[in-house]
Amino acid sequence: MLRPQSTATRDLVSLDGVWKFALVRDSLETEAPWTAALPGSLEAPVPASYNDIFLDPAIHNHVGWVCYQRRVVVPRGWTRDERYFLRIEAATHKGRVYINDTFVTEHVGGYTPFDAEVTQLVRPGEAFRLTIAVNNELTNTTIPPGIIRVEAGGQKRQQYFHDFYNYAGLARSVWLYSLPTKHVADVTVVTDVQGATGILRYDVQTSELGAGETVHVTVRDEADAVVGEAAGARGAVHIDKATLWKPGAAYLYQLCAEVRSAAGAMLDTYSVATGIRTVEVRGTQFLINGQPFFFTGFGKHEDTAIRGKGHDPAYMVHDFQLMDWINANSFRTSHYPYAEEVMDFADRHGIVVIDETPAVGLNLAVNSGFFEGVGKDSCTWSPEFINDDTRAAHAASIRELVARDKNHACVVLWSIANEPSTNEPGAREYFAPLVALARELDPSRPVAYINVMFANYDDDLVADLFDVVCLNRYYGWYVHTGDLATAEAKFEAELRGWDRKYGKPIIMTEYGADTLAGLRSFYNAPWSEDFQVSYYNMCHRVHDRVPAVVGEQVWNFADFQTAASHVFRVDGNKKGIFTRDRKPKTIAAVLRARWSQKLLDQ
Ligand code: GCB
Repeated sequence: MLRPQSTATRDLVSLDGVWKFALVRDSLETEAPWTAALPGSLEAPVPASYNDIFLDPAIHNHVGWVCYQRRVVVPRGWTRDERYFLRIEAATHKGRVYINDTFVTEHVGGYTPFDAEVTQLVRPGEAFRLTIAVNNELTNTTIPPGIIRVEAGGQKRQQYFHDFYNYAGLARSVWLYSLPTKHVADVTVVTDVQGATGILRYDVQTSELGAGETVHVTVRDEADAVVGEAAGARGAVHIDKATLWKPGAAYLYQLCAEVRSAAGAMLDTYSVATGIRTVEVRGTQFLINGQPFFFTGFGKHEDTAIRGKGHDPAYMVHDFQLMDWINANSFRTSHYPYAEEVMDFADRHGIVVIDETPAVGLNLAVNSGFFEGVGKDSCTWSPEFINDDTRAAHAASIRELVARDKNHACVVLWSIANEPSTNEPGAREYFAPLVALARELDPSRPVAYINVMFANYDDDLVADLFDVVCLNRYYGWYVHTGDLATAEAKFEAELRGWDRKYGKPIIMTEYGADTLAGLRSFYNAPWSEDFQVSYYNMCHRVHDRVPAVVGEQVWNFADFQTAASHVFRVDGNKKGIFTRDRKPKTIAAVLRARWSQKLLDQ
């Protein structure tokens, strides 16, 4: 799944902007809104989630299909011996594409991109009507899962088992692009280091090539000087005295794959930014380039006011500025793959990423307490809830994530699920094939899942299948609330238990306390900024006493929106170190000082 690129052989047209927009109130098939101009006068921005754009609760709370529509003109200069595609970077959670009256393709999975080939349906210089239908429904066989209830009035209501708002729509860019008939279809680069030599092992997939047509690979450094070349679709390029990609000190080579005609003419060219680095788990250490690495930073969300999960380059750059200011070296893409611009930015700026699938909420145990008693008496891993079809969707989400992000130097660890119910019978049977799949798709990176507090080292059924122990823990917040002395003892005992039993690196992927910006307390009252500081100081004392802890990613980077119907959330989750509009709480300066020391220690 190569991201579309503008190159000497490929054109790229952005379709971002303001599109016509309409709810589908009944059935997409019977209403067939793509066959004409959408009814009504609503318009919606792309990229953005649509939910908070409009004031009408019927749109905000809509469950089902919506349609986006616009007119697109195919550039006049495009020739008939090219192929044309639409790239939809995200349609959350299901998208259907129509060109004029014709259905082209459907894609399930709200956070990974897909293509619609339109070559036979459009002509250079002519306009077409593009309609993208987007569905936000979550069921027991989608990733993430949910349940749809039909209320007395016939209205659908969506329930889901994750703690962030179910924003939907076209939250990322849409492109029209051209591809030469003979083209580079995929590139995989895996890097290695031997002494001072960097090795780029590459595999270029192409469309079917004719006699004498070949693949050629050129590697350029950041000064654009050619530092290596190779012929053939598969091989290795050795770079003497390579500059490594390091956390905090990014360096990217461009690996350019070309398809050449028998006469040597360039038929297609595509470049992949490549950071040379190694990743390894050894004992309780997480090594990057052979050096022990300590993760500092955040679990994040794609979440801002009004645009919801819509990608916004201003927020992106600002968020990375805040991470730089606070001395964070990493983040997790909790709880779904983020926009590709974010991954590119992390590559360019040396920020380390734990890359997560959208498999969040596979847990009826958590949900029986929090989410209106759903599933109190049922089992997570069962034909009625998370079943074989869910696992097939989960497998597809792993495939699509690895296909999209495999070449990013910033990605050092795959997280294939957040807080699944791994102490319930059936968990191991569910996860073993998914771990095997992740390893087969990418043997070069370690694989993790993010463990929930209910599944501890005594009764978790899957931890041995994975390379790293990633823990979300809320001692002092959800348990032993406000009692930091008891919390400290219990937290330390648990970490030591994991260390004893598994002897693997432990990354704290979540810990935090809801904090209302501006609320102060002499008595360390939960929800106050003072309590948040004491809470984190407590956790950090524990981390510092357990050498197997090799990372701390606090929950969360910023306050974020959640489902409206929970009594324990007031306008969202308030565990941010920054407010939703990115103002620091008191804790920010404390983390900044701690992580500055951690950077010096590495
Ligand atoms: C968790 C979840 C995260 C929630 C967080 C919380 O364990 O992984 O999605 O937002 O707890 O604040 O409750």
